[in-house]
Amino acid sequence: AVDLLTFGEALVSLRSAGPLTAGGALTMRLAGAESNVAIGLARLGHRTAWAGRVSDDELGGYVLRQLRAEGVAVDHVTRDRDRPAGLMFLERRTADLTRVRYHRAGSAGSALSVEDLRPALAAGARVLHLTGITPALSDSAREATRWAAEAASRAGALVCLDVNHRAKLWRRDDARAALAPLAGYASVVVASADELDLVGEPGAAEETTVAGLLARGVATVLVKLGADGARAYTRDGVRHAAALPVTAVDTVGAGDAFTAGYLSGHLDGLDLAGRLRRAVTLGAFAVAGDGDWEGLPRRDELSLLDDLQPGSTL
Ligand code: KDG
Repeated sequence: AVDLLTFGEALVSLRSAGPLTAGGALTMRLAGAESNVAIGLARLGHRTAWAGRVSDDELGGYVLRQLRAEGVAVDHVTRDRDRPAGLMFLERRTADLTRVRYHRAGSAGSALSVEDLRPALAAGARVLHLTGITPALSDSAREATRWAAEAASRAGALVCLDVNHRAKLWRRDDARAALAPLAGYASVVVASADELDLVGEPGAAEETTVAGLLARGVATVLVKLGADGARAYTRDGVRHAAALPVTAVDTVGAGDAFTAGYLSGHLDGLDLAGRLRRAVTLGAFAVAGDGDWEGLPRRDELSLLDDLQPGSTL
């Protein structure tokens, strides 16, 4: 059994330095919320596996090579001969605005089904991490996500659900219809403040949605607040964790890093304060470096940002 199993669609991201209409060089990177979390945990030394479908061409080969290089097990990945890789353009339109454009409809990753996940679930995991992106990809991916959540919770794994609403993939009402039932299998639910009601009633206040989740058996609800840190709700009350003061250069992947830090703390047996500390630490590493996951710390780097002054040289 691994410490953490996650699955979803890993994308090839093509990042521009300026407006896409102006052309110029694109930088090829691995992206995908779930694979970002897997890499974050693998960097910290946890045994981690990612499952999903990847194209049977060079782009699929690139995805697998990146994951292997980061120490993420890919034994239960399916190669899809018929469907292309999912692509994501990240257009740096201005210094403060990055626009996302997907080319992923009908991709290999979107064809995920229960059969693709069966072997990975059978091998066992202490934690199963899933996101609200996967159920948006196709009917079969939605059913696979529900099946995996149920199977893992029945097997006694900790199930973590990150709501991760992607407005370009589906409407909020459709997301809510799929994600609210899914939250019933989860021990940990992660959401940003503006997407929390997707696992509750439309427009409901944060406290109302949290109370509903705790009543349904969710143990911890984490509300991400960006530069303001995060709030963690449990049956014992609410606790706030401040973000670390770093220079943000790229916020893509910060939420995934936060979740990876929290789950790493859980796997290490830390208390809630310790888990939150690790969560905001990984979030800080993610925003302070370029790329979804490239800047995430190894275990011996976890304290690197503590007591840092601007422009520090170590
Ligand atoms: O969480 C960062 C993600 O937005 C990115 O890696 C791509 O999974 C992704 C998605 O569907 O947006």
